[in-house]
Amino acid sequence: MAIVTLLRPPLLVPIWSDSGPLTPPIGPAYLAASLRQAGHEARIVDGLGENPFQVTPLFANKVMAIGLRSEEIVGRIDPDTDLIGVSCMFSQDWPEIRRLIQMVRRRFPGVPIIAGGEHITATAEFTLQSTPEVDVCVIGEGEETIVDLANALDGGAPFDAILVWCFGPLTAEWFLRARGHASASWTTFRGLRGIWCRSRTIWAMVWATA
Ligand code: B12
Repeated sequence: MAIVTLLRPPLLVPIWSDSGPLTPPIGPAYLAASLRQAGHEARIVDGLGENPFQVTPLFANKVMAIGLRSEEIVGRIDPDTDLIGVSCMFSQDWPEIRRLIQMVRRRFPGVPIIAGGEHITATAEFTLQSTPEVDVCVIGEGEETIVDLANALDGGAPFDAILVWCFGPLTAEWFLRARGHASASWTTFRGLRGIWCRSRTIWAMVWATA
C-alpha cells in the first residue's frame, strides 16, 4: 500500500475581483477514490476548502490567493507520504503552484512529485522543462494512471515489468502527437522524467520496459 497525498492549490483571483468560485475538488476526489479502491491510502489537502475565507495578497498585490497559503499546504502533508500529486487546473494558478511544488520538493526531497490537471495537460512539456521538481506530468484523466504509479511505487508492479509507451525525446512534435491522440507515454519514475497518460485503445504503441 502506498500513501498518496493529493494537493489542491489555493484559488487565485485578480485583486480587484469581488468573488471567487468555491468549488469542491472533484478531480482529486476521483483520484483518491481510485487509489482507495486499488488498496492505497489517499489523502487530500484541499488548499481552497480547508480555509475558504482566508485571503492572501500575492505577486506584488496583483492577485489574491483564497484558501490555505502554500506554506500551510506543505505543512499538512503527511510526513510518511510515498507520492505527492499536485492538481493544476487553471493556468492563472501556475505561478503559485510552481512555488508550492518547489516548497514541497525542499520538504520532501526523495518523494516523487506528479502533476496533473487541465493546465498540465496543456503544458506538460513546458512544465517538465521549466520545473525540474516535477517528476511526472499526467495528461488527461488521471484515475488509472495514478493507480499505476502508486502500484509501481508500492512494488506491486515492478518497474522492470511495466509495459510502457516510449516515444523518444519530448519534442514539441511529440507533444502535439500526444495531445492529438489524447494519450501519452511513460518514460519516468526511475530517474528519468516524463509524460504519461493512458489511452491504450487509441495510441500507436511501442512496447518497452522502463
Ligand atoms: C466545471 C468547470 C468549471 C467550474 C468549476 C471550476 C472548479 N474550480 O472546479 C466553474 C464554472 C466555476 C469554472 C470556472 C472557471 N473555469 Co472552468 N472548467 C470546468 C470544466 C468544464 C470541467 C472541470 C471539471 O470539473 N472536470 C471534471 C473533473 C473530475 O476533472 P478534472 O478536475 O479535470 O480532473 C481530472 C484530470 O484533470 C486529472 N487531474 C486533475 N488533477 C490532477 C492531479 C494529479 C496529480 C493527476 C495525476 C491528475 C489530475 O485527473 C482528474 C480525474 O480524471 C473544464 C473543462 C473540461 N471539460 O474539463 C473547464 C476549465 C477547467 N475551466 C477553465 C477556465 C479558464 C475557467 C475560468 C478561469 C473561467 C474564467 N475566465 O473565469 C474559471 C476559473 C475558476 C476557478 N479558478 O475556480 C479552463 C482552464 C484552462 C486553463 N489552462 O486554465 C477549462 C479547461 C475550460 C477551457 N478549455 O477553457 N470552471
